[in-house]
Amino acid sequence: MAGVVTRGFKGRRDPSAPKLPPGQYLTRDFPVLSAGPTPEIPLDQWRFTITDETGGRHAWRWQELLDLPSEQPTLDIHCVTKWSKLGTRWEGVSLDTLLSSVGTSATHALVHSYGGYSTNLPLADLRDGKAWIAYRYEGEDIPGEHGGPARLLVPHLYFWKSAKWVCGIELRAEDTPGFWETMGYNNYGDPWREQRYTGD
Ligand SMILES: Nc1nc2c(c(=O)[nH]1)N[C@H]1C(S)=C(S)[C@@H](COP(=O)(O)O)O[C@H]1N2
Ligand SMILES: [Mo]
Repeated sequence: MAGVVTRGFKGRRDPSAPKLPPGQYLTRDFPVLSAGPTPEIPLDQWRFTITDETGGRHAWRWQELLDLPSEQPTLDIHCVTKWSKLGTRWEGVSLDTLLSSVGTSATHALVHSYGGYSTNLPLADLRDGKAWIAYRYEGEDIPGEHGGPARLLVPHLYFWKSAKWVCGIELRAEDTPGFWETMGYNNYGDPWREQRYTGD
C-alpha cells in the first residue's frame, strides 16, 4: 500500500510523466461543487480540531492557524466529475505541522466540515507533505464557495477528499466512510487508478 502511494506521488514530479489522469479533461475555470449551501463561519468562532483515537482534542483558533509556519504549494486537482485543473497555487499549513503535536497510533482519518460534510482517508495520506489546511488561493483569501475560510487539500486523491470549510479531523483506529463514500463513490479515490466508484 505505502509503495503504491509513493510511486504515484513521485511519478508526478517526473517531467515526462502524464499530467492528466485517465478519463480526465483540462479546464481553465474553477467549477464549484458543493453538496449544500456555503456555510458562514465568523473567524472569531472558527476552530480546527484534531481529535485522537483516545478522545484527546487539539484545537486551533483562526489566528493560531495563521501563526503556524505556512507553505505555498502549486497543485494539480482532479474532480471525479472528470475536470482537472493544473498548477493551482495555494497557501496553508501542512498536516505534518498540525499532526506533529498529536501523538496517535490511529490508522484512519474522518474529516469533518462546517455544514456537515465528511470524507475519510488513511492517516498516511495526510502525512509526508501530501496534505494542507489551506487559507489562500492564487494570492487571495479562499472564496467562500471554494471552501474559505479554510479547506483541506489532498491533491493526490480525487478532489471530493479535499473538504471545504474544514472544521476538524477525527483520528480513528478503524475506517469510517464519509459523505460521498457512503453514496457509491470509491473509498480511496486515486485518480491515477481511476478509482471513481465502489469496486473500481
Ligand atoms: N464541505 C464540502 N467539501 C467539499 C465538497 C462539498 O460538497 N462540501 N465537495 C467536494 C467535491 S466533490 C469537489 S470536486 C471539491 C470542489 O471544490 P471547489 O468547489 O472549490 O471546486 O470540493 C470537495 N469538498
Ligand atoms: Mo468532485
